[in-house]
Amino acid sequence: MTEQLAFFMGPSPEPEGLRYAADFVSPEAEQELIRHVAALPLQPFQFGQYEGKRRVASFGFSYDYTLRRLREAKPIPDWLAPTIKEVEAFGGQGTLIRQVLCTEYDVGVGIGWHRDKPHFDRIFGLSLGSACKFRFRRSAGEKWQRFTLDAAPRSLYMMSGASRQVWEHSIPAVEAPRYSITFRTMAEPRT
Ligand SMILES: O=C(O)CCC(=O)C(=O)O
Repeated sequence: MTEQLAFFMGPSPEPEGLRYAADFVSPEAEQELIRHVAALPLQPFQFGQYEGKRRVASFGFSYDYTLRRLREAKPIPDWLAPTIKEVEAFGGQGTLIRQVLCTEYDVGVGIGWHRDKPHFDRIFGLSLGSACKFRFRRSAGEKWQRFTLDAAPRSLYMMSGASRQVWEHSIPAVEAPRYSITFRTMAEPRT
C-alpha cells in the first residue's frame, strides 16, 4: 500500500482478537495490588545473558531463555485469586489462568517488540499505577501496519487470535512508574 493510500484509509483497524476493559479494578484494589507487587522479590528481566530494565516475578511457570523452555515457578499467590477469578470470567467459559507475571516499569523503562512465547495461549494484562501506549505492529509488505491502544491504569486488555499470534506488541518508555500483572492461559500441547 502506498503511504498516500494508507493516509486516505486512516489508521490501521484494531487487531483482531484484542479486547479492552476500562476500570477493570477499583482504585482501592489497584492500590492493594500495587502494594503486593512492590513487596515481591522482583528481579531484572533475564533473557539469556542479557538483563532488561523492567523488574519481574513469575508464578506458575517462567520461560528460561537460556534453556529455551518453560520451567515451573512458585505457585500463584493467594492474594491474586480474586483478580484471577474476574479475569477468567472476562475471558469466558474454559478460561484457566496458569501463569502470572508481575512487572515493574520505572520511569524511562519499556518493553521491546515481541510476541509472547508459543507455550501460552491468551494473554490478559492489567495496568496499574499509570497509563501506557500499548503498541502493535504487523508487517504489511515492506511497511508496518500499526495500532496503539491507550492502556489506562486499572484497565485490562486481552490478546487472542491475530492480536496475539500475528501482531507484535511493545511499550515505549513510560513517563510515570507503571506496574502490570499479565495472566496467561496455556496453549494446547503440540502433537
Ligand atoms: O506490561 C505489559 O502490559 C505487557 C508485558 C509484556 O508484553 C510481556 O511481559 O510480554
